[in-house]
Amino acid sequence: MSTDSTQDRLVCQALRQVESKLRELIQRHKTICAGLIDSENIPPTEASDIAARAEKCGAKAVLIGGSTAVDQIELDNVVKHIKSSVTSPVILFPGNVTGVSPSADAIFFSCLMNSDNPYFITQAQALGALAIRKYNLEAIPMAYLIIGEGGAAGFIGRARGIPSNKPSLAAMYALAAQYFGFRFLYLEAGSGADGRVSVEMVSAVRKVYEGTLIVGGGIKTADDARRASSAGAEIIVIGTMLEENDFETKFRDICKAVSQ
Ligand code: 1GP
Repeated sequence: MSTDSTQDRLVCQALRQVESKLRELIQRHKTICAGLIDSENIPPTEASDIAARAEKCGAKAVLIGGSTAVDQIELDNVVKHIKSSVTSPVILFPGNVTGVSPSADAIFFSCLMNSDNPYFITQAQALGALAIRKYNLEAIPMAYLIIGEGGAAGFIGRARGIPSNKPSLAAMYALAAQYFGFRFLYLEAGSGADGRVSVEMVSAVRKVYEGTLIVGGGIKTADDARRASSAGAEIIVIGTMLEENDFETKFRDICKAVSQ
């Protein structure tokens, strides 16, 4: 890493540049869409092409991660390729210590609050923290809650998923996240989930949580996204859809539906 880029990153961390950028975009558009790329499923060249097309459709950020992503060399390659093809912030969304790459703009420093395994609540974070500091990555503190089964994220993270029909339980965790000082909270139904986080749950969480609210998992239509946005979601994450060859029309509709 050159001295210049090290300096840039130090400034980035101090000013919380990516976090500020996300807040500014949310203030302007009310809700924004982020595209999620699974570094394990998508090779670097294809990933950069998908990210560029998603950005053209209206995505305002690119998240890179995956619950089972373990190849850090591959991850760094994907991040570098995507960085060269988009101007939006490129943010790591790690499922483990292997989700850290020096080339990203920031990392969602996540605590899987409803895991039964302390490894996913604080231990992986303690191990990963050293690399984050070494790379001067901007760390954005985020509470991560698995709703329902939560797909691979729920299984790997040993989550005790919050029952989808119990919004009050999600609100309870959200309030705890608020008191812990997490500036972001992600309600996760799981990648490719059949269902989604319910409108009732998003609303219940919104009532008690004052930080930036992210919702993802199983969102497939503009209506799904519009409902989540109306209930208070500020960032909608779309992953699986971007792996379809001709995702643009559907994805553009979703971005338009939530953005003001
Ligand atoms: C998964 O919430 C994200 O972590 C995105 O979910 O792949 O279902 O869009 P999808």
